[in-house]
Formats: sequence, C-alpha cells, structure tokens
Amino acid sequence: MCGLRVTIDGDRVTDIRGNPDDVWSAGHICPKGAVLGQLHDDPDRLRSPMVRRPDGTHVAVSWDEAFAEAERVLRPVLDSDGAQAVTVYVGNPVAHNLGLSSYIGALVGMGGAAGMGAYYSPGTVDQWPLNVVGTLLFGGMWNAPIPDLARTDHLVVIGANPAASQGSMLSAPDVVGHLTGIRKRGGRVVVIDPRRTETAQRATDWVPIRPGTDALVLFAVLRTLAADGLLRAHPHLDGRVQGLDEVIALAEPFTPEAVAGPSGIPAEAIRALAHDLASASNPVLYSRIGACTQEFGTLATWLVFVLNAALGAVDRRGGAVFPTPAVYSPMFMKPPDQPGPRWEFGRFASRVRGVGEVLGQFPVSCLAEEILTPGDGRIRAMISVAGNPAISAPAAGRLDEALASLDAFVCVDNWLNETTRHAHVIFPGLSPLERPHADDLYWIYAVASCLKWSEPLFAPDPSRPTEWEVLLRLSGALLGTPTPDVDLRAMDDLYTGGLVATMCTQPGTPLSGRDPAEVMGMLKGQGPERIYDLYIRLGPWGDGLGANPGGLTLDEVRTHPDGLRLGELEGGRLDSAVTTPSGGIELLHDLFVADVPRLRARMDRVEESLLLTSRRHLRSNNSWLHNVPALMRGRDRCTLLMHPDDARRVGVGDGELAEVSTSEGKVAVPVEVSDDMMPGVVSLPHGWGHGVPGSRLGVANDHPGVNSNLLNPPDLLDVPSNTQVVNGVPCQVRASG
Ligand SMILES: Nc1nc2c(c(=O)[nH]1)N[C@H]1C(S)=C(S)[C@@H](COP(=O)(O)OP(=O)(O)OC[C@H]3O[C@@H](n4cnc5c(=O)[nH]c(N)nc54)[C@H](O)[C@@H]3O)O[C@H]1N2
Ligand SMILES: Nc1nc2c(c(=O)[nH]1)N[C@H]1C(S)=C(S)[C@@H](COP(=O)(O)OP(=O)(O)OC[C@H]3O[C@@H](n4cnc5c(=O)[nH]c(N)nc54)[C@H](O)[C@@H]3O)O[C@H]1N2
Ligand SMILES: [Mo]
Repeated sequence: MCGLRVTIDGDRVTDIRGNPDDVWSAGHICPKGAVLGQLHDDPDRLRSPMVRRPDGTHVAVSWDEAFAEAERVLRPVLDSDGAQAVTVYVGNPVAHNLGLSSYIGALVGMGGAAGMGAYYSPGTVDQWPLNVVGTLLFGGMWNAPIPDLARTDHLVVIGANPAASQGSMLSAPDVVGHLTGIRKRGGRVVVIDPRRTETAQRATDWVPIRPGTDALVLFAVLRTLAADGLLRAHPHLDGRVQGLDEVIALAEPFTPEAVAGPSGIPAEAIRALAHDLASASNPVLYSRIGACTQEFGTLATWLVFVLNAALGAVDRRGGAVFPTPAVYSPMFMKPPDQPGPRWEFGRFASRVRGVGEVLGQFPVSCLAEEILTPGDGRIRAMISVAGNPAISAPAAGRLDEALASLDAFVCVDNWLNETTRHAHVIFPGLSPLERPHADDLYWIYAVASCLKWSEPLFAPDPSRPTEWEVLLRLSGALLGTPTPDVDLRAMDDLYTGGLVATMCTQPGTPLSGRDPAEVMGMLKGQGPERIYDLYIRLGPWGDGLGANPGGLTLDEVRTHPDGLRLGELEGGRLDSAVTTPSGGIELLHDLFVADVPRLRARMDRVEESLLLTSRRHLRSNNSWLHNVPALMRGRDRCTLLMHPDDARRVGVGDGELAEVSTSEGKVAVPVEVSDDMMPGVVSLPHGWGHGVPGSRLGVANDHPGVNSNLLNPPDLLDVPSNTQVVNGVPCQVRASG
C-alpha cells in the first residue's frame, strides 16, 4: 500500500525508495517494497509455464501446451467424480495482487456452481477468529474497528508484532513510528506477548504471557473493571452496545488470582492493566495473530472488542474506530449463501473429520486427509493460487504427501517451490512491476481513506496471459468447457455480470435495487480495471454510476499518481458501519458463551511442557521472499528462541543444534538463547523449510531453515472458529547430536 518511487534504466530497476509525495505513506517503505526490483529480476522467477514430466522434473512449455496439460489432468477427474472432487487453495498473495483478488471469486464461485465443496485458505492459520467476531459483533466478516494510532494515549498490543509485520488488519504506514509517537505524547504502549519483541522493546511495558491464555487475562481485566467500579456510562454508545452486562457476568470466575497461575501474569499486574486502561483518556486494545492462532483465539479476539466497548473506546476518536474505505469491496456484502438475518455456522461438515464449516471453510489441515482418505467425495484435484501450503499449513508433512498423490494439481504461482514442485502444471503470473496495482481489501482497516492506482512499469510480453485470464480459463474448465477453448471475453462478462447482479439483488449494497444490465452498460473495458472502476464509483467518493455526478472514477484516480487522500479516521461512524440485525454492536452470542466452559477448564490444567510459538521477520514475507539475496544477508534467522534457564535445563547452548519434537513431528534447529523469551516458551519462525528436491530457489535453498509446521498437529483448534493452533503447542527440546 505504500507509495514507491522506482527508477528504471531501460528494462532494469536501478533504485526503489519510498515516494515522499505519496498521500498515504509520505516516503515510508519497508524491505518488502524495497526489493521489488530483485523480485522482478530473480532468475528463478518463472517466465513460462512449467509441466511435470513422468520423472518428476519440470520443464518450460508454451502456454498452449500448458493449458492442454491442465485439461489433460483435470478433465478425467471432472468426468468421473464431478467438481466435488476438486478444491481450490487461495494463498495469501491473492489479497495483494489486483488481478488475483478481482478474479479469485470467479474460480471459487464457478467451482461452487459446478458442485465443488469447501475451498481452503490460510485464513484458518491466521485471522479466522477476527472474521467470526466481526461477523457477529459488527455484521460482516471483514468489519472491525481499528485503533486510532494517531490519537490514543494508551495502546495495548496483544499478540501482534508490527515492528516485523508492519501492522496486520491494521493498515498504517510506519506503525512503529506511531508507537513512538504515542510515547512522545506522554502516552503508553503495553505489549502482551510471550516474547519481548521488537515492538515490545519500543513499548513502555512488556507483559509476558503464557501462550493461549489471553482470554483468561482479558476476562480478569473486564471483571476488575466491573468489580472496582471503573466502568462509566458512555453516552455515544447508549443503546448501541448489547450484551455487556451478560458478558461481565460470564467474567465472574476469572478473578486475577485465578488466572495468574495459568497466564504467568501476577494478579497485581492484571489489576494494574485494568486500572491503567480506566484512567487513560483514550485507551484502546488491538490484537492480532498471536491472539488468533491459539487455543482460545475466538474468545481472546472477542474480549478485545468487549473491552473496547466497555471502556467506551469504540467509535470514538483515539479509540477503536471504523475506517471509511474509499473503494467498495464485495467482501463487505453478506454472501448470498447466508440468506437469513443471522449468520449460520456449521451448515455442513467435512467428510473425514466431521468438523463443521465456519464462514465456508474447514481448518486448512483437513486438506491432507480429504485428499488421502479414499471414499466418495475424496478430493482428487486441486487448483492452488499463490499459496505454499506445503510450508504454511499445520501438519505440513501429511499435506506434502497428499499433494504428491493428487490426480490433478494445477498451480498459479511464480516460483517452483515446496508446493508447486508437486504440480502437473504451473501457470506463472507477471512480475509485480509488469501489472497494474491497487489494493482493495486492506483499505478496510486503513488509518486514512485513500485511492491510488499504479500503472505497470514494464510492458509485459504480449503473448503472455495475465493471471486473471488464467483464473477465468480454469473457471471455464470447471464449468465444463475444455480449458483451451474457454472464451475469455464471455467468461469475463459472465463473472463481472454475475457480481453486479448479486450486488443488485442483495440488500444493503450500493447497487441494491438497480438494474444489472443498465449497470453493466455503464462500465467500460474488461478485466480488473473494469471491476476496480466499479468499486471506486461505488465508494463514498465515487460517482455512484450516475447517482453522484462529478464523483470519482478510475480515469480520474489515474491522473493522481501520488494518490488521493479523501478522509481521516473519525468517531461517530457506528450507525453506518455496523450492519448487524439490530444495527448495534451485539456482544453476546451462543458461539462465545458455549466456549466459556472450555476456557474455565483451562484454569485447572497445569501445563508442564515447553510451549512452541511462531514469529515473523521484517525481512521475510511468510515463505516466499527468501529467494531475494538482499533479504538473506546476515545471520540465519530460522532459530529456536529460548530463555537461558530453559536452555540450561535441557543442556543446549547458544548456536547449538536442538531437536524440537511434538506429537506431530520433529525438527533439528539451531538455538538462540535469549532472555527476550519468557521462560517455558520457545519461538520458531514460520515460512522456512526450503531446499527440498525438485524446487528451484537458488538463494532460499542455500538457507533452508526448518518448516515449523512439521511440528504443528492438525487437530489442535480454536473450537468456535476452526482456527489452527500454532501458538502454545506443547513440545520437547533436547540437545541434538
Ligand atoms: N515483514 C513481514 N511482514 C508481514 C508478514 C511477514 O511474514 N513478514 N506476514 C504478513 C501476514 S500474512 C500476517 S497475517 C501479518 C501478521 O502480523 P502480526 O499479527 O503482527 O504477526 P507476528 O509478527 O507473527 O506477531 C505475532 C506475535 O504473537 C506472539 N504470540 C504468540 N503466541 C501468543 C499468545 O498466546 N498470546 C499473545 N498475546 N501473543 C502471542 C508472538 O510472539 C508474536 O510476537 O503480518 C504480515 N506482514
Ligand atoms: N506455524 C505457522 N504457520 C503459519 C503462520 C504462522 O504464523 N505460523 N502464518 C499463517 C499466515 S498468517 C499465512 S497468511 C499463511 C501464508 O500461507 P500461504 O499463502 O500458503 O503461503 P505464502 O508463504 O504466503 O506463499 C505464497 C505463494 O505465492 C507465490 N507468489 C508470490 N507472489 C506471487 C504472485 O504475484 N502471483 C502468484 N500467482 N503467486 C505468487 C509464492 O511463490 C508462494 O508460493 O501462513 C500461515 N501459516
Ligand atoms: Mo497472514
């Protein structure tokens, strides 16, 4: 999302820096942006499609041959078992790639129309609890207020490390600068994390917590606020928040004394957390992945918003505010498969494990068993789009085996890596500098309302299809047309027309009640640009397709290469932002209440094992920036962080190799002894484990690291949301030979 100024000489990038004139980022840049040139030039980046030969090696082929190969492997599965034997895996970069984000809906939607069951994504190793909480409290999967970083005087950060991640479901250039700003204003930043992270090092307070116990502590904070008479009336929320008294009643057993043992946070410190929040002028809590991918991810994430509501922080400047995205997204819409006033969960169950769906998905670890277990409904074909589940999914070893056994495996990906090495055919996309770019989803969580559009810097080879065209061709194949024969223009009109028709028939969208044919007639061009133009025009500053004459269109936005900054964060947006059946914030739901006994039982459990957690690095992006030389300089980062007492106890020294084992598997990894780790907890980064045969990653394979998901069991789940637990996994560590 940050604006970059890229200097080129012919077809080479000579410099990339932050664009000081960018209306959003004003010169801020992080290592991910700075290396786009090296990504573009990476000799391992695929420029032509690859097919797998019988001996398992991949060879470059023409696009025609590649589409023919996709047809050759997919068609027999579709003919014999139908689309129910096919699934799609939607990887993380889809959300950061305009062509993919605009057209992934075609593949998933048309696959669904053809009879495909659930699709999979890393959402269930990531933000699924936030999606569940957003749905129930605020009315939409992607609806949640964000901390007003520029105005708060007391920020509590729970299970997030923006100094590495740059903020997650919280889009702000230079989050770390914001944290410094809070302290400079005399405010406080409190970081609750088992590790003294780079963020915690810049905070006023670091509160170490035993993984998975955040919900206990947050309940105790709520209880303290209530018991000590610290909850005041907040007129701006009058009649707009439901269920707070009932949630406070649920907090009763969670006294600071009762949760101190399991959480490792002394009762007095928990009371202080509550009192400090109550005495701040503009307190706000923010949580992210460490509070999601853990045993009580839903309750912890829920209680963050309960506390924000109880403190009167919601919808108030300096608190937790609802951004105003300038670009509309159909992701704001209640999906047509949720027709009732209330969202339904568990509408269908997975074939093998029998786990109920949540927001249309099963835990991503189900994928392996759905592929490997024989019987009716077995998955025999998969289309993976910009994903590396062989590394990113828990129980990765089983998935690796499963991927190798598929009858048809088609990948849309730019590298031959741990996942795509199993593909029958790989369709590469263009480099980030050869395609237009604009964000959609992540403006939902942004600290300012902006519109930006970037033209491609380099003209792509005209013979190469774009990624969205590849997705449309595969969508057509699922609907029954042989892959090479799909009429792209007709498919694009079918998809975009269908999207428009849905927005016209669904209530509460900017197109509700309009005539789809008339709307389609007002749009021009094709592809992602037509769709993005529509979304700009449907946004609050758009021309409303005639409803708001003089409003913005894509053509207008294009004339502002530094972007348009249209609005700042404000309070007072609740009535328009919240779309629950009652129109208010609905704190109390059976889904949450039903999970409280499981949390209570956690208080009685004595955890004796070391607990394994995950971490991220600034100079990485999940599994796929490790082939960029500039990001790989310096010491090995794939290390097991361990407190000196623990290291001494198990007899392993700094830099020595340790064997880490869980009920799922074991790996050998160098130890980094550090008192930045709390005792009893170890931390291993995710996204490593390169160097596997058949992959082509010249740089990454020289620094392979180990795959932490070989250790994470498939069946450790946050129950209400189906989220995989990758933080707080019991493990053993011993010196390795
Ligand atoms: N540079 C860079 N940026 C990235 C990424 C990247 O890989 N590299 N990945 C991107 C993606 S896909 C995402 S989803 C975001 C994620 O962004 P963040 O949510 O900020 O993720 P992490 O940096 O992994 O921070 C999670 C923190 O949770 C802590 N933690 C673990 N268990 C617990 C627990 O039980 N309780 C508490 N309170 N804390 C716990 C960990 O120690 C860690 O510090 O980052 C995005 N940005
Ligand atoms: N243990 C543990 N596991 C985790 C996490 C954790 O914290 N701990 N974090 C989880 C999270 S938050 C996430 S988001 C997932 C990520 O999980 P995934 O999305 O499965 O994996 P990524 O590592 O993001 O891999 C992205 C893939 O996209 C490809 N790619 C990159 N750019 C492009 C492009 O422009 N076009 C195309 N077509 N392909 C491209 C890359 O080659 C790579 O194969 O991992 C999850 N797994
Ligand atoms: Mo993520």
